[in-house]
Amino acid sequence: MENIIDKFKAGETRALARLISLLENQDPSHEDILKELFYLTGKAYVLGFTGSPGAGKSSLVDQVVKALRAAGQTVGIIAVDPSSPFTGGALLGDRIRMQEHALDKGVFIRSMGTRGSLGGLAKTTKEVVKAMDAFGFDWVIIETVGVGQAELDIMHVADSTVVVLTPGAGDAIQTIKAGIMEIADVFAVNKCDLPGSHKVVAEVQIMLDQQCSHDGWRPPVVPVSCLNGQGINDLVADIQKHRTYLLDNNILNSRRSERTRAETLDIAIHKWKEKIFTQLKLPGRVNELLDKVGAREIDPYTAAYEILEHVSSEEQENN
Ligand SMILES: Nc1nc2c(ncn2[C@@H]2O[C@H](COP(=O)(O)OP(=O)(O)O)[C@@H](O)[C@H]2O)c(=O)[nH]1
Ligand SMILES: [Mg+2]
Repeated sequence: MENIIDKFKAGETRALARLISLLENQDPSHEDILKELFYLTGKAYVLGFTGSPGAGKSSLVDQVVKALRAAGQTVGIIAVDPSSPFTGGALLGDRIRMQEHALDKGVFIRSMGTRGSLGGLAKTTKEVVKAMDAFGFDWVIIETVGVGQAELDIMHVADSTVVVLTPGAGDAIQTIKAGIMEIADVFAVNKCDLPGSHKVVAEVQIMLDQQCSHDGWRPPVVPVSCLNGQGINDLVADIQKHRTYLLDNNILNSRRSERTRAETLDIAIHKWKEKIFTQLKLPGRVNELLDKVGAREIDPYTAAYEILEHVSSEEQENN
């Protein structure tokens, strides 16, 4: 373990890859790794891209990464697509598209989505973001298919979120349904080389007129094309503007510390549950109390408080 952390700190990409696998597999070392990483995190800017399958998220990420690399920035990319196992077409396409970056030391790409539940995926994605952040990338980019709550959860880890739309019929309407509207900091209307993109831009602007702005920021709507490069620089500029906005208004730091607080509470609650379930598997006080409630000898509240007390005193004895 120490060996791999040392190599990680020395900037070895292979150690980063190993470490991510350990996190993904919920290896027993997982907690110690995250403890070590914590003090190295908090420097990367996390950028999310979400939208329907085929909207051009991967193509757009590719373009944005090119622009960031040209500005000397390093980038870690996480592609989350639970519907695409490694052999799947979409991911294979992504890999080919990203091959150019694969030879670049300033870019690291990780695909996820083959294991675990969606809820688990959101948790793992957050941990992989931490690993990339700690490794020292200036930017961490997450690409997810924006269809459900789990993907929205994943996006809560992003500092800025780009929602990718296309001239395709009814795209914008679908987006409101999925609740993506609230998480968009920038709208990219991709494939503006195709007819119909003006209409989508106008539609989104009307929706934004009707909606109260979140935190005083009105998301810009940028027509882009990965085919001819139109609007890519504008998109990158708008992302930078949002970042500056968050910094200038102290929103970035307060959001991040709020997130860390929430995570800590989650861990504490999870640990409590774990302790109770461990006791439940053993014959003893917890099972006795449950039996008594079952027999209606004591009430559930009294039993529950006694269970909490028992579990915490059990803990003290072990220490
Ligand atoms: N005409 C046109 N096609 C595009 C553009 N961007 C992406 N595509 C195509 O749209 C398809 C889906 O792109 P992809 O990036 O894989 O979408 P994702 O599923 O959202 O990641 C591919 O065939 C791309 O070549 C664009 O700006 N214009
Ligand atoms: Mg993709």
